[in-house]
Amino acid sequence: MTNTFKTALLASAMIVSASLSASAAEHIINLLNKGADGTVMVFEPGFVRAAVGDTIKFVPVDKGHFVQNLPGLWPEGVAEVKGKVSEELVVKVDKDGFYGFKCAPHYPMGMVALVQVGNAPVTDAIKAISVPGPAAKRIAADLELAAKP
Ligand SMILES: [Cu+2]
Repeated sequence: MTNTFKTALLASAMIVSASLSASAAEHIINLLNKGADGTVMVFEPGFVRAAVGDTIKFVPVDKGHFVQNLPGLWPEGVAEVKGKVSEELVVKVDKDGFYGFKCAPHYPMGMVALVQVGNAPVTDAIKAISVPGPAAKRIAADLELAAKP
């Protein structure tokens, strides 16, 4: 084996390992009292498309928010998550599906986020999930985004 060939092999091995580690992305969702469009009490972005193995990091830019999974809009068999008031929450998504999140104190104001993981399709069953009040509008808008290729 020539040295040049060895160097080329090593370089390609390094590229492979770099792309493997880069394949698990971290998605940041900020917890805000006011969004860019003026909406109060929001997750921003409110919709995220992620791959299996990625992590979702909820960042408490503003205090007083409290992230939990949205019961009913959560993949079967995945452990539920619950953050703490004003604290960061990191969730690793290891299964295809729709992961809904709510901020417990502001849920009545519609503070929800939706993460689409993998190739989760927008089924009638997903669309039929009912959430209260303003949250329903946001989830419906998120599902429209999720249905786009
Ligand atoms: Cu909140």
